[in-house]
Amino acid sequence: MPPLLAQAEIEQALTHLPQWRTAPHASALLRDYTFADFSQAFGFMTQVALCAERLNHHPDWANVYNRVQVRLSTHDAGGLTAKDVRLAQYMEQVAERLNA
Ligand code: H2B
Repeated sequence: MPPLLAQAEIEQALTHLPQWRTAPHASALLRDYTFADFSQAFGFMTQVALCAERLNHHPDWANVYNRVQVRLSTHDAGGLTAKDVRLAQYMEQVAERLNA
């Protein structure tokens, strides 16, 4: 299991993820995505799900029509690790392709 990130490492990661924020006590990375419609939102989730399986690292998320609320943390470590940053970066790439 990767180590928990230090506060300075979290802040550094967020400089490359400007649309993300941290939950209280930096326990998770949060972002809400809005897509054009349900198909786009579900397509995003499908692409991310395949990556999550490859990484064996899975998002906590919720979908309502065209919106996807994401919460990333490493459950086994009890906080944020490099795995969460990696998955957030991947989500940004997918969302950018979908113009979210
Ligand atoms: N996803 C996330 N977000 N955090 C974890 O700690 C985690 C996971 N652990 N996916 C994995 C699966 C673990 O439960 C399995 C047994 O490897």
